[in-house]
Amino acid sequence: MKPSILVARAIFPEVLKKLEQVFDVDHNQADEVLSAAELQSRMRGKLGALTTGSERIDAEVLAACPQLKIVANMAVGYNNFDIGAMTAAGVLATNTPDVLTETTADFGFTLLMATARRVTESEHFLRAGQWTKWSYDMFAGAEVHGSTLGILGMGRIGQGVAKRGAHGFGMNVIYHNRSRLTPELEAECKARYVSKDELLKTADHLVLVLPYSAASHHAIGAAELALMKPTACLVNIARGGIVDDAALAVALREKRIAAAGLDVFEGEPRVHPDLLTVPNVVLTPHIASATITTRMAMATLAADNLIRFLTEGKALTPLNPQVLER
Ligand code: 8YV
Repeated sequence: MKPSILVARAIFPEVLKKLEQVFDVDHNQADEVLSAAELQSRMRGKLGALTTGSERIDAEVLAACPQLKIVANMAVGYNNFDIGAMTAAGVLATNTPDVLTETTADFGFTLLMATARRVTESEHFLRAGQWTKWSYDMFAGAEVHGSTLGILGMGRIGQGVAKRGAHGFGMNVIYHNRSRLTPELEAECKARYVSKDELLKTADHLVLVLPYSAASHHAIGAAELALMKPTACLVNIARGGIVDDAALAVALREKRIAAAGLDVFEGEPRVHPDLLTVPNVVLTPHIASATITTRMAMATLAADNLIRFLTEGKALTPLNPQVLER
């Protein structure tokens, strides 16, 4: 008998087929978002699960699913996992690092440029039939090349954004991170380490690329926004909850910063209603890793983690490798 697994959300049919060669798969190709209760009941009795950021794996879910051995997240971020509870329950957690780094950094730049150059706002104006003449300051935005790019969170994706800014756009790159990069990596990224305050005060474009945790909750709130330049643009490709969205909407409306580009939101897919009514914000529905090639690589890596672990006891990208040693 094949081991049974749950694939919690719809995935590429090719990846599902690959899993079905090895496992008895309970899938969700209808792509219903499962409630916590539905997730528990569908995962009960299964040895493994493939999840996305939408499924929360915590002590309660784990207690209801004692057979569970592995949960493979199709995401690099894993704030939907209680890693401590998973480790205590002997459940391996895996994520999908590296395969999405460059694509997500590309999108960081997409959003930075769309925000600086007011792409969404000007397109709405055009579509509404309001474009009747040229004028010297129509949708004049912020300079990108040669400006100061600030990066909060200098992991792999942050470094990708830094390289694009430094090498592609001649930007002066500064960053803040829990730990400083090695001199070699700083040279590769042409990035200078600064305090968080200096980052906030100096950046013309501030890109957030840090993981979400209790420590980074509202890392950008009213006080931090007040330190930023009134001409600055803020870009969040990290996680909702890192920015206080209500405070950001106020700062945007009152032009305390120039503009923002947001791919992630507190409590998404809900979006703070005030963000929907301010003009100087570019909003996208959590699509930074969304290219077919990258999503396929993420799904394949998550599937390969399940296959390797449940057939050979090994994993490609474990988050709590101590479970493998038991
Ligand atoms: C995913 C992401 O699309 O990898 C991450 O951490 O945020 C995105 O690439 C999303 O989390 C769905 O799992």
